[in-house]
Amino acid sequence: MAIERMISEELPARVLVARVLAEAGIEYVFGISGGHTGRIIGGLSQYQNQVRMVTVREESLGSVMAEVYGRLTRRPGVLIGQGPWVLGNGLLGTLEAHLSSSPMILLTDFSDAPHFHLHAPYQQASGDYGSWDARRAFGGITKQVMQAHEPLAAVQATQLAIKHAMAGQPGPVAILFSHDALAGTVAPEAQPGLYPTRFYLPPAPPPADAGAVAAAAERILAAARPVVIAGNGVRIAQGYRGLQALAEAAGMPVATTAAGKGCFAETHPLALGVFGTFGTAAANACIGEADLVLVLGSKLSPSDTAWANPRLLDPGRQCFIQVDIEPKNASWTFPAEQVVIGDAAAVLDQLVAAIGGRGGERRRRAEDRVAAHRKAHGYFDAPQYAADDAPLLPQRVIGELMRTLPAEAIVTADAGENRILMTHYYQTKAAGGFLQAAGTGPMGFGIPAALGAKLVHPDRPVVAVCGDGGFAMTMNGLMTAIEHDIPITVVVFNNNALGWVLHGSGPFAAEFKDFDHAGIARAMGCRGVRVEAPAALAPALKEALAARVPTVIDVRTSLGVSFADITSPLASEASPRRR
Ligand SMILES: Cc1ncc(C[n+]2csc(CCOP(=O)(O)OP(=O)(O)O)c2C)c(N)n1
Ligand SMILES: [Mg+2]
Repeated sequence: MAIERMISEELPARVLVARVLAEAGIEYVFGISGGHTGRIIGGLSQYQNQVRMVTVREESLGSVMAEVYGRLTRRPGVLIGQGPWVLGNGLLGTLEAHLSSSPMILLTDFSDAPHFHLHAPYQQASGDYGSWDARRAFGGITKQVMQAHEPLAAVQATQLAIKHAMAGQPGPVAILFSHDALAGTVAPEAQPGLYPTRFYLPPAPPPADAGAVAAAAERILAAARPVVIAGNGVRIAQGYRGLQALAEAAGMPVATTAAGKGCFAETHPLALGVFGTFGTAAANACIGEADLVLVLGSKLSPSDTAWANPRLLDPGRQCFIQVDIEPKNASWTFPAEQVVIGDAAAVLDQLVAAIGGRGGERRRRAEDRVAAHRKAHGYFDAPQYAADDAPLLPQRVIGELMRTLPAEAIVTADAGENRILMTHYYQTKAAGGFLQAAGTGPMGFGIPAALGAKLVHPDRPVVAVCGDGGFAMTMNGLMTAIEHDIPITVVVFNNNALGWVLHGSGPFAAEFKDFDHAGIARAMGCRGVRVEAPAALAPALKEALAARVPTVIDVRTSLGVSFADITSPLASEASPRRR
């Protein structure tokens, strides 16, 4: 059948770029108008029923919202803005997308002055004499940089950028538009032709090689103590259901990486929580004694592997099977005896089919193993969850979150000690319940991540947890929450310090004054509550969940617990800093 052309009348490129986004099913564009990109935003005004422009107060927040939208939907999150500010301010979410494989596109510009390229530059990023070079700058932090210098290329580059952001291992793709690319029109008979965007959207991922899957299934069934390590790739592939089905069918305990936390309910009888440097002792013990390790969608960072401590993971005594969409990632940190290249969700379904009903008693035995490790090492049962100290111990705050939030809640984490403590102590009750940066650990992630997650899941409570440092970096996100009616809850671990820095290298240059974050929030039109007594937290959380207004709960927390207290001895003994 013949493929029709995209347009039947002459149209401005700026409108066609907006139309491409709508045709790709992209529902949001995040950012701030600037330079030539204002023209695209003008084009978007014609597609408001399909694509919502979310103007943020700083590009960094737009970049994280876009990254999270991409990570949760598998459709590219879009950041729009002027070249220099998308590069500088928008780096946070872009880098995260680059390192943790979220589909994302950057609609940005050369900020070029037509006819005056070779005069003294004002912001100009063309790479010409005396200007800065956007192609090189974005080249180091994206999967691909596209450039469009004339109208037809503006449209085609947007289609190809969407395609490339989603293809294989997803990632961010930048499009640099010149003035001329967005100022002109495209005629229907233009050569080369433009075609509908649906032809540029990648098809569903193909199944993995059947032989490799069958071999992996046999190895799993032959193992006495197999375990699963699930990473962020399971989330990107939306493989939650398949992960649970495989764990149950094959009888495999499931640990996640820190990045993969939230891919498997930590209340499931096969769950071990997060493993590695800041993981649970139960997870590390169970993995350490495993004879087979199935790694799903994880690159296995040194923090995951406790600095490659062989008492945790060791290819000399454990059989590794690694599933990844990107060949570069498999057999990387450790050699894998069986590599399966494919989308994690597709491979999980294939593995479940290959194992069929052959699991027999394995599930019960695996649950017994997990139960024994939980009994021996403890599992989300710290007595400090009920501590009455004031200022509050972070564990008490986490305990209240666990007791109060419903299973379908989504918690996003920022950076710092609060994130490490959340990773270790917060127990997720359902898959999809936790989200943190996976490839980077930036302060200023939690609040925009919550905004992005709430737009994707408006029917679920979304709670950002951050420190007082991270809150100050991104508190303008609450203005966006008000302006765009995104009712998130923010819980601030207010310890008057860069806690992570203070506990790592002392108080010098790490202490803050005590600000009234709740008052700041109220001044923006949010609800704001200061919590100083432990008993006041649960009611504050319940009211926040019931409110239809963004709420900040500013909790005075103590510095009485340090990341060092929950660092696995496996990491301490193997850390290069000790050598
Ligand atoms: C944008 C950014 N700047 C600096 C850092 C380095 N860093 C990591 S944690 C941290 C302290 C965070 O303090 P706060 O947000 O108050 O959280 P706390 O550690 O006190 O829980 C710093 C400075 C970072 N990860 N990201
Ligand atoms: Mg702090």
